[in-house]
Amino acid sequence: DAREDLLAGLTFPPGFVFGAATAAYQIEGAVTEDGRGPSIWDTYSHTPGRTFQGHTGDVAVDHYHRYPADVALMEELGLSAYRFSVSWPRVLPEGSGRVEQRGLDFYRRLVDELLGAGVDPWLTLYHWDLPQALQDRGGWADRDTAERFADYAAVVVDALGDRVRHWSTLNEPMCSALLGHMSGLHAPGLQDPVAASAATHHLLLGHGLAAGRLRAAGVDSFGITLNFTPMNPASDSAADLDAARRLDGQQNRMFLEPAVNGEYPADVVADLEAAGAPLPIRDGDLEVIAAPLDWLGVNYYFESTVQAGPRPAEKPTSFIGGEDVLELDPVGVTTTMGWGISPEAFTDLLLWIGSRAPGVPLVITENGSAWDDVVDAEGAVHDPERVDFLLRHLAAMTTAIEKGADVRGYFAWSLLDNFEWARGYAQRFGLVHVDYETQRRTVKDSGRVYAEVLRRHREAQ
Ligand code: GBH
Repeated sequence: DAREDLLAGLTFPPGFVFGAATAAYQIEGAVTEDGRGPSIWDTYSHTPGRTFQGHTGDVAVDHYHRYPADVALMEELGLSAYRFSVSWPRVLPEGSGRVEQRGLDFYRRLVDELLGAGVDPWLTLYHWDLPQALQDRGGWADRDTAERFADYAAVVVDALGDRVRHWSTLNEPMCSALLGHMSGLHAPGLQDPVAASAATHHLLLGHGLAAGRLRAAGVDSFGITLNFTPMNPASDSAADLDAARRLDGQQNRMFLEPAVNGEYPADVVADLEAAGAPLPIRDGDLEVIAAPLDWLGVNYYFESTVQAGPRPAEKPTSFIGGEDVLELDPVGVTTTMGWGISPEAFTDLLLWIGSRAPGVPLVITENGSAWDDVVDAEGAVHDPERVDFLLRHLAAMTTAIEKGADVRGYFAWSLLDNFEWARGYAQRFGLVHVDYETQRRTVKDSGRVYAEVLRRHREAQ
């Protein structure tokens, strides 16, 4: 059948890394345990009207207590790696200063469990959960937060540098900066172009400053994770082409170019100045931001088609000066997030990134899809759409590799169903189903298929 044909056609380079990814606030729960301080996502999710039906990460999937069983699941699936994030407010409840050893101890136990199971830890320092205490002092819009982030990186690498080899600074700074400060769809929920522009620069500066601290501690597998949305113009009219250029600039090039080449794209810099939201760059910042990367993390979900034209007021733009740009609804099958499905665009994207970042190995740090799970009478979870999405995107990635893209690994988003930010628990991305009443985990068909891909890859080595 088609599934077997797709499976049989997949081959990967020797040593290719296969894993799954999660993020602290989306899975841990235990938000007041062991001295953890509040983060901006605690504040945001507890603010009425911000998340789907008021959902919060208070309990999430209780990974804080269930991590041994979750690691056992990874072993069962045959993952060679696991990408997770550390919660900054667990380690530094006030954001800076006093270190909470009980928070660090949790990650020591988690990492030891992973190593014992033969699963290689890939640690991300920041997946959106800024300590609220730092937000109260201005958050990412304030330059000081970049310095505090570097100090936090130094604390974590001091505690875990002996047992974690792969380190990443930020997950998707575009989301922190623009969804957090421009459209307000993520914490801290601001709609302020000046703050969004400042946050963009300070996140990247924090990345560069943290790089220095990690290198000084001997880290030799270092990267950053960026999210990419290919932006296609709806027509070849000058207005649509310009709309696509602007969104591609702020979404994709704005983070890639400084991280790999030490330059902001000149057209975006001009757009931000025209919008009255210039970047607060100081001398030397770009050299700091361009710290050499051992790999670039790529998160890919969908492509977008954009058109010039006024946006409806109820759809706030994430893009500075983007009030006159429309993102069109995707055509064809969409996931429960309302996202289109385009594996072909994934192939093209990887080749495009390769051309912009020559010599930098790529790691797919997230790719996945949300669907409504159907649990059958025997308790099995059949998710044919996710199986199809997974296999087609793996195939698209191998096509890019055949055409010359230097891709070294793939992490499925996500290991487990979890707290999908503003969309709460209504959106399921896991390879493993979670019953939110009982916290029972059930490997979905997609998890079994992924395990089979990994088994064949191991055998072929
Ligand atoms: C990732 O975000 C997150 O890292 C992860 O935590 C999350 O659970 C997962 O994906 C699933 O959502 O250009 O205005 O159209 C991906 C978030 C969503 C970021 C779409 C870019 C496009 C914004 N991406 N978004 S826009």
